[in-house]
Amino acid sequence: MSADYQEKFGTSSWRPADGPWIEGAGSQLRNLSRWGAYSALTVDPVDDCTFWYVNEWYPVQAQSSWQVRVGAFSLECPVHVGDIDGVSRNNGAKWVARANIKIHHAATEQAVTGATVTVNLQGIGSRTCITNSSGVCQVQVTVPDSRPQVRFSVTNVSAVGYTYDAAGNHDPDGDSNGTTIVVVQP
Ligand SMILES: [Ca+2]
Repeated sequence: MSADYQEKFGTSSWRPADGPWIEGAGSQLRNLSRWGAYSALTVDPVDDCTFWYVNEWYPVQAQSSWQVRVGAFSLECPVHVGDIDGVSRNNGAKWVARANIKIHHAATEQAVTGATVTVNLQGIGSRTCITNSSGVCQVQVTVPDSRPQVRFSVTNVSAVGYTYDAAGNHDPDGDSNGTTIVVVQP
């Protein structure tokens, strides 16, 4: 479910708890027998947790010019860190430490786009980054050569409709525990 898709179809991030999604303001005056034939509820294969819904509706009284509304709602689907990789390079009397962080849907291991990742850099402070279409974002810091390493720890992942399940964090190549990675001065 991309933002482009939502905008293209004029949808919104509606949830059942928000109340009615949209209230029709008219009815079908002509006697047609297939009302509801253009309706569907489908689970999004990207996260296996978002439901897409489409149905007919009338904004005004009319003979048969019904319109279509498309929308989605999700059930607070869990997401987690699917990989962290560390990168370092020299920069004069300083060096650059970077963590590439990938966020996945727990159910499908597919990329989460637009998630805000909060990362604590031990002894330095907190930074945030937002995941791209591959589900990856980067946090980078330049430190003096007197600092031998930088420890990056993911402290939160935030995305609309999703919850952060830190217990599911993992790293397929084993250079982190899925939550913390130590990048060493090159
Ligand atoms: Ca890794």
